[in-house]
Amino acid sequence: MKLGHVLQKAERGEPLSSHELQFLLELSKPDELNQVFELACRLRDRYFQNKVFLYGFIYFSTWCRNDCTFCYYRKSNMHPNRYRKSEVEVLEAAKRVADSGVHLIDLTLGEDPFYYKRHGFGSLVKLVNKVKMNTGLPVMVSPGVVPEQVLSDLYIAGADWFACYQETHNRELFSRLRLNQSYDARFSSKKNAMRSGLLVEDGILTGVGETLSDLAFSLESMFRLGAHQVRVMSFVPQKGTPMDHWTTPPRVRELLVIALLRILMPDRLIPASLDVDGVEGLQARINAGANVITSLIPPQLGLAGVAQSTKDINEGYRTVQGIIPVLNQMGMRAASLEEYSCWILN
Ligand code: SAM
Ligand code: MD0
Ligand code: SF4
Repeated sequence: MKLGHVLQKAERGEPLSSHELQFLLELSKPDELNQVFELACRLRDRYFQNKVFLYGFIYFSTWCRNDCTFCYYRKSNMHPNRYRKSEVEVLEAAKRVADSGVHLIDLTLGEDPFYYKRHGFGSLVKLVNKVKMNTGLPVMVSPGVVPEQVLSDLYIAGADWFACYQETHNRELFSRLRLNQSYDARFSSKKNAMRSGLLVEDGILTGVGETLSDLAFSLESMFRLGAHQVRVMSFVPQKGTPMDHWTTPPRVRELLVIALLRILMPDRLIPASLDVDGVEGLQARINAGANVITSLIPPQLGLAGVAQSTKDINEGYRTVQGIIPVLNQMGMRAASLEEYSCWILN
């Protein structure tokens, strides 16, 4: 297979086969990788010019009933100092991050029994509605798997997005990562969300034991799902978890997947998450074809990240102020709220 041929095909907008995707995933020579990254950026710029969208992140409950092997907040882990922020605290954090200039607020939680059982989902729906009303910004909810009716209630309450990452589209690997969880229930929740009117984000992890053919299959699965936003994050090993002793994968893998997501889905939103390598990792991810910066966290409110629970947060680096100089230095700029709202409406 010739790299030039495959890239030309992609540039013309022709779909790539799984063999071609795998061929691209195998690349390792710097000049070949650069050709892929450059194509990804050209395709991104064709649809988004130099505009980048900014997402505020509020992980408001770190309690969880699940035991995902990769996650610091799995229920069996005794290390985390867990918290569940009150409504007042969530609204305060939302206001702060909204005032800082983000385009969206991502309300994320573990599958916290407080929201999942005792009080039903009513309090989650109400919270989403209050955040929406108070900030006037688009809202994403990342609650894990919830019943179809709840997705519809969230939409009516003002949610715009439902984020739920499959992590891998290999069922057997899924069962080793998300212990005792249903692959089908997780995947269907995204289809249900779309039916309810929500925009959907899917995503995968690298460095969790996947093969290149698993990655190619994930790329195709996310394409077929028609997800509006698609992400990849490198696995970061967490203290006190079964995967504590794994090593974090070389970043080139995440960057290559970002580029291939872009090549396959040029008009979709693709995050550069600050949660993996902080602000230091931003430039490489944008240069691989990302067009959204996620995990902007209001400092000093005791809010955590996920893959990096504390990195750069209290220092105030994971903020709009912290990333604007990096963007501008690259010739990119933060979009206006109007530009983001237009994208959502289309
Ligand atoms: N609890 C909800 C769920 O699992 O869908 C939402 C929050 S969950 C913490 C968000 C995502 O963070 C996971 O789907 C996973 O992709 C990512 N994540 C968790 N632990 C990670 C780790 N150690 N390294 C990289 N990403 C991680
Ligand atoms: C992020 N840490 O944006 C967050 C999180 C959940 N929707 C997003 C993984 O990177
Ligand atoms: Fe819970 Fe989400 Fe972590 Fe899994 S990834 S243990 S569902 S918080």
